[in-house]
Amino acid sequence: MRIYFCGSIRGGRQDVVVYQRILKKLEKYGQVLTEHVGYGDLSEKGEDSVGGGEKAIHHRDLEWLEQSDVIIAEVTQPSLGVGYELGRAVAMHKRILCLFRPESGRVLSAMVRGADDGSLFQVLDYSEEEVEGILEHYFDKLTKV
Ligand code: 6IA
Repeated sequence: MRIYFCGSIRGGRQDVVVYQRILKKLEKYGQVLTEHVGYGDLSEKGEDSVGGGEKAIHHRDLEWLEQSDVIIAEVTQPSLGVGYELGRAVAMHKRILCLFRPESGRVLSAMVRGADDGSLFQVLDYSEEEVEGILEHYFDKLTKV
């Protein structure tokens, strides 16, 4: 299974430890195409260490999105890039799980919460210590689809 993980980069790196925890769990379920989202040394500037600039990043990420079987997005830290990826993924009819931590004190965008259709696009509220259990439950159900 190919998994595309979305998390904030230029939107702010405050949740990088949560991303790393999610990525560690996701690796048990398949190939994670976007491991760099969890890199501790990736700054908010999101500098391009692979070369080719932002066009290359956009092009490569859309290719990975197209190839992915499931998209997992941590949406607590608002990120334009993550919102864009979600919109593109919806247009591709991909299976999407958005994870949001209400304990952050934030309120999730209505455009993300409202996209939940109870099937292909799901939004789940969670607290950090629950994340492994939530992913286990999600992937268990997925492999039975
Ligand atoms: O607007 P943001 O920067 O917060 O958007 C974050 C989202 O866009 C993530 O889910 C990524 O998949 C994608 N994204 C944004 N910047 C990059 C990027 N920069 N590389 C890959 N994906 C990105 C350079 C990183 C470096 C390791 C080459």
